[in-house]
This record gives sequence, structure tokens and C-alpha cells, in this order.
Amino acid sequence: QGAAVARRRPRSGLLQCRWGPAVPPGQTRGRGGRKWGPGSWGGGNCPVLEKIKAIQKSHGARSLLWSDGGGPFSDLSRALVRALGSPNYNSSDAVCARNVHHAALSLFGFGHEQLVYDFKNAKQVVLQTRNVFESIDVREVNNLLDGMAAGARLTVIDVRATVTAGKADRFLMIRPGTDYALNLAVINILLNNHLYNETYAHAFIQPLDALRRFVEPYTPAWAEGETAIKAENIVMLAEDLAKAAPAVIWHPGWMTARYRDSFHLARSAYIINALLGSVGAKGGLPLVNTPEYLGRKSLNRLVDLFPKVQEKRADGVGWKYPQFDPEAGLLQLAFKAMAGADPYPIKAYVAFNHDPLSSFPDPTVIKQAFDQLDYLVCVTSGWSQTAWQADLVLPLSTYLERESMIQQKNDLIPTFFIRQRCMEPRFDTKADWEIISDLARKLEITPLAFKRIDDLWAIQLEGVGVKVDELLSKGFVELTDKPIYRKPDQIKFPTASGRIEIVNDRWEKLGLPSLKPYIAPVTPAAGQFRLTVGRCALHSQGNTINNPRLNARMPENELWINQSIARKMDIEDGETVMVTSHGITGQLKTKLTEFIQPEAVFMVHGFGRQIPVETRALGRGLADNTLMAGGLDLWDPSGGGLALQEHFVTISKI
Ligand SMILES: Nc1nc2c(c(=O)[nH]1)N[C@H]1C(S)=C(S)[C@@H](COP(=O)(O)OP(=O)(O)OC[C@H]3O[C@@H](n4cnc5c(=O)[nH]c(N)nc54)[C@H](O)[C@@H]3O)O[C@H]1N2
Ligand SMILES: Nc1nc2c(c(=O)[nH]1)N[C@H]1C(S)=C(S)[C@@H](COP(=O)(O)OP(=O)(O)OC[C@H]3O[C@@H](n4cnc5c(=O)[nH]c(N)nc54)[C@H](O)[C@@H]3O)O[C@H]1N2
Ligand SMILES: [Mo]
Repeated sequence: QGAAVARRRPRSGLLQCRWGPAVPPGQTRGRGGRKWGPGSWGGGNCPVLEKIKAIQKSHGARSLLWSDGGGPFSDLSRALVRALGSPNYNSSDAVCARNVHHAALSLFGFGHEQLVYDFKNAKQVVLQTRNVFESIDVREVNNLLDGMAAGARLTVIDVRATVTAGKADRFLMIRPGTDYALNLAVINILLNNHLYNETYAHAFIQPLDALRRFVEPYTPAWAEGETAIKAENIVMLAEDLAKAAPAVIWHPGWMTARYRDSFHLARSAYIINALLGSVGAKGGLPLVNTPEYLGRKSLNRLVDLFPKVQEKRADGVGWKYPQFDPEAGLLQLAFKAMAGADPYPIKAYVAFNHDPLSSFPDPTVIKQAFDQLDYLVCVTSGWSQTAWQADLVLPLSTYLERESMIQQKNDLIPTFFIRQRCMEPRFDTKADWEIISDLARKLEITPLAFKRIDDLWAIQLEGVGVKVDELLSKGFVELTDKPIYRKPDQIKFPTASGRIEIVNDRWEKLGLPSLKPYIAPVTPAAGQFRLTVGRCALHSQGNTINNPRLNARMPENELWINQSIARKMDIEDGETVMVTSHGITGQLKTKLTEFIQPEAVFMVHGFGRQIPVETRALGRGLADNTLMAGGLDLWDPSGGGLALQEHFVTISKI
């Protein structure tokens, strides 16, 4: 991969694009497929620095866009973007968890990461659109297995039988896109059959009457017609949950960029938890604890070293769309701004450890937006679809070859942890903090111009009361011995009413109803299927497909299709078929199974790589996002997440 190019060069090099041959007349310039060769890490003459400076000088500081995968490691990136005077930092979360994040904000006043899934102590766990044992968070897997060993019962609601479904006590195969109907019926049962926790509801939920009136038409019998799940099974599920309450988790979803009502689906899941009294409870969704809650201090954030940029964000978040959290923005709208120079031109873009061309729908349209850029930089540890289009690639050390910023995990036990460098980089790469510090030094942003990682750690830890040596020797420093669960009288929601807001004024004022009536999803036309997507246990998104060992085990994805339907179409198991959507066609091998809902087909995300240097991955399998033409415009107006599963494909024999 990228590193293979670097291998031939001395340690001072920098992968830098050289322009390819001139484009024949009549064709657009276009990016990609250029010749690549070494550059230098910069000495006096740093190309990235000069370019960014020049662009910001002629188009304003705001003409810089920066995106990454978000999460706890992005503090340094955010700080640099602020220091450069641009409001346009975006995470990738619009294609991941934005809907559930905003759903939590609208109900509780805090984001989804302020609640823990206490799998270890749960008695009933419902996983809806969650494949815990294949779409992995290691600690979560262990906790759920521990919980199940201690007797927790597992219900899985999915459009297909996953490994997680295979381990479940109850598997409910649902029609794709109808989960909201199911949840409304569950709320209906809880309220009408007095299965909810009245004391909790009285103390924490407002207004319950509005909710009661709203769910009246959504009976279990009605939901059966939508979801294809038997009414009696829906009732049984609600009753089982009520018996186990409050040690119940109805998971509100993680990758929730699926439908136009995913925000409301996530809200309904949270509301079910609230009615069962599990929000805040042991074995349910207790609140995380912060160091401040224990009378301690959080890590200092580097982003706070700089004043907030007052300029309006290019993606409209915070002004045109006041309902959304401006911390992460919505990248699809930043691409729109880039394409149309509206509200202003975006001329430089840094994709930091991030591959939007494989993780956002409609890569053709994104590439057209890239044509409006003067400069596209990718910081990456391996080739990616986006890096291939870049003007400059800065090679990043892999995680074992770099140390990282100290992290804080707010949890039942708030914890600090540190990642150390295990080995020197094999190739000519640098750690993320080294790359950013180098830039900062040259830009004279002194507070971020760290010479040693210890200087960065020292700023993070100032006044925190934890020594770096302790972190280095233990890896993790926990702030209490035991998990802390709050008593009900210690729970406060940071909303206007101090309670869980079933009706939220911020959204209502924008004409976005808090209780949105159910709209049935489009039923696929004859011969069509709804495209559903997800992860597999072996690969990490698209970035491991070319890894030799992982590629040997799983070189391509396959198309799950309902066996009875496939047989009628004369399609065999393992046969290569044409998959077409919006006029775009690809080929994929089939996997025939009874265990997928007949309206859906499913494929693992991340395959169908298209860049020649990834020799093993090249052209193997199919990229789901290429089948999502027009997808940048399909997003949940209340939650901001893209609706990646509002696309249909036709399958035909070759
Ligand atoms: N091994 C591995 N683990 C990972 C990742 C990885 O790339 N590889 N990625 C990580 C990341 S970034 C994330 S966000 C998480 C994602 O974690 P999850 O959200 O659990 O993972 P997914 O596989 O996207 O989707 C879960 C399930 O939703 C189902 N589904 C699709 N449509 C519907 C529907 O309409 N209704 C219902 N009920 N179910 C539906 C799919 O069949 C799938 O089994 O995984 C994380 N863990
Ligand atoms: N169509 C469709 N789109 C999706 C999804 C989907 O299921 N379908 N899933 C969505 C989800 S849940 C998420 S979180 C986003 C993720 O979207 P991205 O964040 O774009 O995806 P990643 O592949 O995790 O990260 C991309 C970059 O991380 C860097 N990287 C980090 N570690 C490594 C490594 O060890 N090897 C290599 N080669 N590169 C590394 C590389 O620069 C790589 O290009 O995508 C979303 N987009
Ligand atoms: Mo994700």
C-alpha cells in the first residue's frame, strides 16, 4: 500500500502527487490515477503549508474543510482547524450515529454517549438494527456474553439472521424500514396495558398524555401488517420486558444512517427504555459518570486553547439547521457547499484518516465536488479511494507505530487511558500528532507545535491529578474502584424541563414534529429489492480489504437474497448476478438463504475497491455506496443522518 511506496525512500520523504499526463482536450481535468512519487516532509519548503496559506489568503480562512472519523482522538485536529480560523471541521458521523445522537439530545438534552449499555447486569436485551457479535466493540461483546451467561435473555430484531441472531433467545425478522411501526406498537402496549413504570414516568417523562394519544392507532394488530411480525409476539415481547424492568436494554442503534425516519426510530427505542424505567437504572441504560461528578477534573481539551470561530459553518449546521450539534456538522452538506460554492467556496480539503469516497453515497457526485477544490490532502495509513484523488498524501503511521493523545472515557467508572508506540514506523510515516505539530510549527501556531508527545500529554493532564507515569505503567487509570450507579434523585436531565422531553420545542419550532406519524416505507416493485448493508466481523469498513491476511479469508462480499424468491428467478446459490440501481450496474455472487426478509437484499460494506495499487482488493466484490446515486440528498431532516437504505436494486442473471 502507501507504505510500499515509502519503503524505497529515505525517512525524510513525503508521498506527494506528481501530475499525470495532460488530459486530452474536451475532457475535464479530473483527479485520480496520477503518477505518485516521493516528496519531502517539508524542511523549509512545505507544499501543504504553502498551499493552505495561499488558499486561505485568497478565499478566506473559512475556505478550509477538514474531516475525520470523529471520536476521542479528534481533539488535536479540531484544535488545528480552529487555530486556522475555519469553522469547517466535520466528522464522518452523518453516515454513522448522528441520528441516534440527535435523538438522545432531543429527549435527554445530552448525546447518546452519555448513556451506558449495562449488558452485564441486564435481564432482557433487545438488539434492533444491531449486530453486536459481528459489528464489534470488544468490550461490549464481552459484557453481553457475561450478561447472557448470568441469565440475560436476548431478542434480536433484524432483516436477516446474523451471528447475533443465532445466539438470541428470540429472533424477530422484520420488514426493512418498518421498525418504527413495531416500536410504536410496543409503546402502545406498555401504556395501554399499564406495563410501564408510573413512578418513573411521573418523575421524569413529560408529557405522557401526548404520547398516549399519539400511539393510540398503533396497535399490535396494525403493526403486524407493517412489520410481518405476529401481533402476539409483539405483545409477548413487551410483557417480558415489563417483567424484567428496569434491568432492560432496548438498544437504540449505532449505525443509524439508514432511513428517513431513523431519528424517530431511535427516539422510540429510548422512549421504550424510559417507560420501563431503565434510563438511569442498573442493568439498563445508566448515566455515565464524569470526573467532575466525582469531584475530579476532566482532561484539558486542546480545542479550548483557541477561541471558537464565529464564522458560519459551510454545511449550515448551527444557523440554517439549528437543530443539529455543530461539534461534528453534516459532511454531506459540506460537500454540497463545496460543489456549489454556497454559502461560500470551499477550496482546500483535508481528509484525515477518512475515506468519504467509500463511506458516503454517490462517489461520482463527490468527485465532481472535489473538482471545485484547489487542494485535496489525505492523511492516511493506507491507500484509500479518497487518497487516490488527492493532490498530496501524508502517510500516517499505523496505530502500533504511533503514540496517541490521552483519552478520557466517561463511563460507570470514568477512565483515562494512553496508547504508546510499540515499535518505530517501518516506513516513512509519522504519527498524527507529529504531522499536526509540524504544520502548527510552520504556521506559527505555537500552542500546538509539540516537539515531544510528553509536552502534549502534560497540557492534557494539567490539574487533572493523574500522573503520566501512572498512565504509562498501567495503560488505564480508573477513577473509582466500583461502577457508580446514580440513585433516581441524583438523576437530572439537562433539558429545559429537567425531564425527558417527549415533545421537544427546539425541533417543534422548526416544524419538525417530536412525535412523527408513521409513514409506511415504499414497497419494492416486482423484481426489485431494498438494499440493506452492514459490517462483518473480519474487516474494518473498507480499510482492511487489501490487507493480505484478511483478504485471503474474505476477498469479496456477497449478496444475501431470499432463497425462495431467488429460486423463482432461477438464480442459484453462488451464481454471479447483475445488481443494478439508478442505472449503475455491478456484479456480485449470491448467497441464498431463507434467513433474510424477502423484500431485502444485504451486502457487507467496504468492498469493490477501484484503485490499482490495492492489487488484492481491486474490483473484488461490489461497493454498496456506488449503488446509492442521489443519496447525498436523502437524509433525515430531524436527525441529519443519511438515509442509506432508501435505495432499491434489481437483480438479473448475466
Ligand atoms: N468487525 C467490525 N466491527 C465493527 C466495525 C467494522 O467495520 N468491522 N465498524 C464499527 C462501526 S463504525 C459501527 S457504526 C458499528 C456498527 O454496528 P451495527 O450498527 O450493529 O452494525 P451493522 O452491521 O451496520 O448493522 C446491524 C444490523 O442491522 C441490520 N439491518 C439492516 N436494515 C435493517 C432494518 O431495516 N431493520 C432492522 N431491524 N435491522 C436492519 C443489518 O442486517 C445488520 O445485521 O460496528 C463497529 N464495529
Ligand atoms: N454505503 C455505506 N456507507 C457507509 C457505511 C455502510 O455500511 N454503507 N457505514 C458507515 C459507517 S458505520 C462509518 S463509521 C463510516 C466509516 O467511514 P470512514 O471513516 O471513511 O472509514 P474507515 O475505513 O474506518 O476509515 C477510513 C480511513 O482510515 C484510515 N485508516 C485507519 N486505520 C487504517 C488501517 O489500519 N489500514 C488502512 N489501510 N487504513 C486505515 C485510512 O485513511 C482509511 O482510508 O462509513 C459509513 N458509510
Ligand atoms: Mo460507524
